[in-house]
Amino acid sequence: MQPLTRRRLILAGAAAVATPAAATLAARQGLIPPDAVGPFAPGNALNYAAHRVLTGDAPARQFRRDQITKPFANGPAPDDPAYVAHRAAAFTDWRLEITGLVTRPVSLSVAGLAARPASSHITSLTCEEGWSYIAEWTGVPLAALLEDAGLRPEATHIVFHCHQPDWWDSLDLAEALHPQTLIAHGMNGAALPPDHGGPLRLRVPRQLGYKNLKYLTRITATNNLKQFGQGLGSASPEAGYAWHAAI
Ligand SMILES: Nc1nc2c(c(=O)[nH]1)N[C@H]1C(S)=C(S)[C@@H](COP(=O)(O)O)O[C@H]1N2
Ligand SMILES: [Mo]
Repeated sequence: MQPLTRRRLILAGAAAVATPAAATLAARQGLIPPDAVGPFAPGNALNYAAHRVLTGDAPARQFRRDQITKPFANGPAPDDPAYVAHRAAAFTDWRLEITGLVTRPVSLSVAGLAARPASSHITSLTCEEGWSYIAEWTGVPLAALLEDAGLRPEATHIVFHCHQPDWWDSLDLAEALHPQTLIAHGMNGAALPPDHGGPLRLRVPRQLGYKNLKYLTRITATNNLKQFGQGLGSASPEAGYAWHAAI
């Protein structure tokens, strides 16, 4: 990816409201978010470009172990028969598929993921509704999984699907390949509890809670977000929330 400059930031912001030529340029530079359509286009585009330029790959703030707080589960775990059966079987048959623009698609078990080199961080999960908690998250860096799967050079985004069909999301490569972005299988030293997305969730600490998809089942590398849902990059913009939700 090309380094981002102030000039590109200005171009990207301008492109959201200006000429088609400028929009094409900014889109090629990767500074136009998928939800830059309709009345929110200028705001979403400026917000995304500003974060990308100003924060770069700066890590999310990390905390000490004694700063860990009581976790707050946003809604109980799913209670449909399929999830209940997986849970009763300690998630032995749960799979995470890696598909799309990769040379070696794979289907991984939870035990297989847990056996891989793990990474941990103590970070805040911050919900857009105004609450947060600090926990230690353990998982496999998404970058390592994508490298093993052979991420193809034409891929621009990683799409995430989960056990709940209404919830899906995507990340650009800067966020997907960031070292703090984990496929988490552990929380506070134990297996990830079902209330918090067990057996597997996306843990992307530089983004708001709603980007941290729980109950992960499939990861797809793509260069065309338009073919997913309403083409806005995730379920969130369909409900009025921004696709890019950097904190
Ligand atoms: N599959 C799925 N993922 C999800 C949600 C959900 O309801 N289903 N809620 C999101 C929201 S809005 C937040 S704030 C966090 C909450 O994570 P927690 O339950 O660990 O607090 O998960 C996010 N990921
Ligand atoms: Mo949330």
